Amino acid sequence: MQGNSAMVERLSTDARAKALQELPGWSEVRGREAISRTFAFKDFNEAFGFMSRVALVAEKRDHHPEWRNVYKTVEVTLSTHDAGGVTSRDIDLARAMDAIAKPLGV
Ligand code: H2B
Repeated sequence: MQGNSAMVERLSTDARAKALQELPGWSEVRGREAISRTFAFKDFNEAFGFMSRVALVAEKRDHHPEWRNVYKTVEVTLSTHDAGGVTSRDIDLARAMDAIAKPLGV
């Protein structure tokens, strides 16, 4: 665990499930305390535009996604490494990603 002044606590299984109910498209990663969503955009330009915008948010918050881009899809996994699980920081970043994707029709 790393020293982080903004340390937040891991969500319980129940709290995680509850938070996911308000995040359509996001689901639990099997075998790991993390959540994921695959975004499918119109083309590479929109996928990479999305990633660029999210990157700025992530850097500003000092909270970064694990992700993989293949052409127009972006597979995202969120977990708070410092806490060893999912925290409110992941839930907040998931919401921010959804808000950035939405005007792109996703
Ligand atoms: N991102 C994520 N997803 N989890 C973390 O625990 C984390 C991070 N920690 N970004 C931050 C950076 C930490 O390493 C720095 C030192 O604040």
